[in-house]
Amino acid sequence: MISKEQIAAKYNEVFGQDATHIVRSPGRINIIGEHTDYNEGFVLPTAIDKAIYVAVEKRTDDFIRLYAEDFKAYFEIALANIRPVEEGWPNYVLGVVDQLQQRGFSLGGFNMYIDGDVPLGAGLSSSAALECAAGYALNVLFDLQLARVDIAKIGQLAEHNYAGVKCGIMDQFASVMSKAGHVVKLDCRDLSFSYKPLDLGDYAVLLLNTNVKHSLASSAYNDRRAACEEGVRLVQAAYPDVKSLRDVTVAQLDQYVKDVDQDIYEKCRFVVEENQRLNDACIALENGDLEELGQQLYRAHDGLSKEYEVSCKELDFLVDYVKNFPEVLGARMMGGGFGGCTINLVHKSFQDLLIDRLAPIYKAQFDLDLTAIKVVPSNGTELLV
Ligand code: GAF
Repeated sequence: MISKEQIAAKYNEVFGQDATHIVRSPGRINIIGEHTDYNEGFVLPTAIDKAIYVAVEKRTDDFIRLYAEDFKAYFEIALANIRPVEEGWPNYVLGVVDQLQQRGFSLGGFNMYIDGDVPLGAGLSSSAALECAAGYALNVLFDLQLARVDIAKIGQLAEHNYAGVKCGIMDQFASVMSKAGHVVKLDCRDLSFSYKPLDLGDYAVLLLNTNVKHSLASSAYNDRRAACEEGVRLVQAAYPDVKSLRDVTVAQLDQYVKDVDQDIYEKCRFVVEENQRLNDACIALENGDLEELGQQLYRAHDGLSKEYEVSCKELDFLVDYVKNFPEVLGARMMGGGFGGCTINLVHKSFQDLLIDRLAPIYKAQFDLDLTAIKVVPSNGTELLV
């Protein structure tokens, strides 16, 4: 964890004076319910104890000046000239500024220092965390009176328009709305939600980072979304009231999609079944049936890998390997896919042993380092100063 004192000192070093506000916005995990959010289904995420931190201060001119600690890079742009830029990382802030401007807020210039301990490209939503940190900080700095959920929606649209990923709302919602010790069961249709205690007894959530990020991930993500929308269109021909895959049954897919396009059929069936798995997993969690919860994770991975085709050989290897150990209740790839982390439910006494055994085998197999990340369900975005 990075302290607010460290962030304040860094801001001063970079900008030569003190920040007026410091905001922390966390990355997230998701227990189950993958690729369901943009299909108006359910998700079960929570924020983690790794976050993006931004420190801000108003300027007297109409410029935005950013500094990203990870890249040791500055970026400057006039407020009148906000647009997506080639540098990449500033887009997550500029996309938020653009959304605020589109909503009629007139912002003044500001400095922003950005740092964090969410591993980048690990599928832990560092980008959503940055969008939400920026949105929250600007909300406070310019007294915009935005609700938390608006900050999440603004972050999602920033991702669509400035990063080109047509993501759902899960990551931003989890970053802004989470509660320590709980997961959020979120209905992505109307954004109603409830907190559920993540009571894992002798077990803990352990993330295993493949340290792989495949370059086609964004376009493949958008392709999956398009396949789901096409499946909905096919069903709508017979059932005009259907609005999204949330409303569709496997029987309808069998009848109206299967013979038209096998690939779209499999993608849609995965989503319909994943929603069901999430509901079953919630019941298991409520009943304290951790073995059943773990089995749902393994089933989800199977679907993500074989039907939805968003896994990769490194993720499949890690999930297959942990199946050898009774101390691991379940595992699956997490997030958009094509790299990043697996989420594992592991007996607390076995975590370090598992990492010690697996890391050299993974290295020998893929010539990549395996990074293990122990995470704790944490509070959403907060103002530190
Ligand atoms: C990414 C997206 F940003 C989320 O909206 C979600 O669709 C997830 O992939 C898959 O469940 O993290």
